Amino acid sequence: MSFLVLSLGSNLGNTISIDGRSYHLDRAIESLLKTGMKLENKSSIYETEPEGLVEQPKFLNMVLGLKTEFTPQASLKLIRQIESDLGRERKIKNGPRTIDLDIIFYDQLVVLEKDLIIPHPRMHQRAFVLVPLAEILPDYIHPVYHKTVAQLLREIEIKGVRLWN
Ligand code: PH2
Ligand code: MG
Ligand code: MG
Repeated sequence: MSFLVLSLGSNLGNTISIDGRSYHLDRAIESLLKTGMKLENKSSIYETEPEGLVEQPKFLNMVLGLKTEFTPQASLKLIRQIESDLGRERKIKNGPRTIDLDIIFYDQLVVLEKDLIIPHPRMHQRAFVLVPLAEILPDYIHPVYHKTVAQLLREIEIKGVRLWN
């Protein structure tokens, strides 16, 4: 079994009466577990200010650690399927989305393929990834920078991230 770390984000869901964003996070976790992946670590949910394209709703973000038999490419295919099942539309780059599932780490593997880069190339700059990640895996080593998650978090400015649940 390999260890897969995923970042989850949602900032859409206004057609649902409860907070649609947390609904999407829950449905995504359910779908991941249905594939046979095993949940090892689950962070709290954080409400975060949008980074990049700022004129969009706030996000809910969280991070999961999962055990899986799927290869990195098979995992990517699977998370894309889950995103589209949950109504993800890719119209605007970095724009609002019902659900975004990003591969952050896969064991200590470094992958540089056209459609898949692991570790995620911007994770070390993003408080909305590092804050939840440091909650569950502070000592996990980044296989390119050879720093722990806790060290990476100390090197960025933490802003626009607060505990939601
Ligand atoms: N995802 C992005 C761009 N900006 N900002 C926050 N707060 N959370 C996200 O998940 C996020 C983002 C691209 O995937
Ligand atoms: Mg993303
Ligand atoms: Mg993505």
